Amino acid sequence: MQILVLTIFPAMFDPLWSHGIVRRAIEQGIISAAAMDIRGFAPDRHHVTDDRPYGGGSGMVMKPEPLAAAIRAARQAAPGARTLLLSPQGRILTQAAAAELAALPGIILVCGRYEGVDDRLCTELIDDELSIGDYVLSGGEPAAWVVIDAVTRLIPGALGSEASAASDSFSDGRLEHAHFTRPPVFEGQGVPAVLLSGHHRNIDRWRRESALLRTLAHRPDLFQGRPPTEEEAQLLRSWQEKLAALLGSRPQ
Ligand code: 9D3
Repeated sequence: MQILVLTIFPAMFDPLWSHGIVRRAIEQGIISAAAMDIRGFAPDRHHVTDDRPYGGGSGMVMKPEPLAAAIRAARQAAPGARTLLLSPQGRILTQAAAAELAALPGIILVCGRYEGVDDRLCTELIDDELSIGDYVLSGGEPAAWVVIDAVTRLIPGALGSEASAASDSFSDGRLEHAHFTRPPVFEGQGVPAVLLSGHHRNIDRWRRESALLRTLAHRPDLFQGRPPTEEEAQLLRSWQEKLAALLGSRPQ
């Protein structure tokens, strides 16, 4: 997959290209990735990329001409790529959306700054708008980091042999089970005995139970996307009985 980022702060992507999964994917040729400076496409002597909003008001708007020239250059360099604008108005990135992007031959990520991008640019040259959630960022760059990380790890080969994206949290609609490593006692807290037993069927069962409990406690909304399995329903009923017994034994 070819990844091109259009930004007025290309150096913000250097640490992304040079660490972790993204770095390894670049080294292995699984992705190619580069940040292009929008300012380089501004025709005037001072490479201005923003201007005052028509109708007045505070803040600045990204001028359409430099962005249009940058997008056209990126499309030439990445044929078949989808052009995505990172913007608070976009549809929110989910694991399913990341998986769709990971199947494309390329993505061009356009990072907005200031109050936003001239709307005519969006209708003309943007295929899709993407947000990473309902909170305010100062620009599209941190959102582009998130998209690149989530997408890269879904490309076959990027994670290496030891792990598979398919077994990750969210792809099966549950949070992951709790994890433990040495020492066996940390600040007075032990480790669930089953994990030290070497009994792999019991360990797998404990992990599914731990995943269910964590999902119920922290992300009950995930049950909307995937209703309980028969095994989960059994566990939930056994907890229901334990809770009823606890509540039934309360002093009046
Ligand atoms: C102070 C200006 N805002 C009014 C509340 C509007 C606004 C303009 C530009 C808010 C944020 C931004 C910059 N944000 C992004 O470019 C952005 C973003 C985000 O803020 N949240 C989640 N996902 C994304 S993707 C791009």
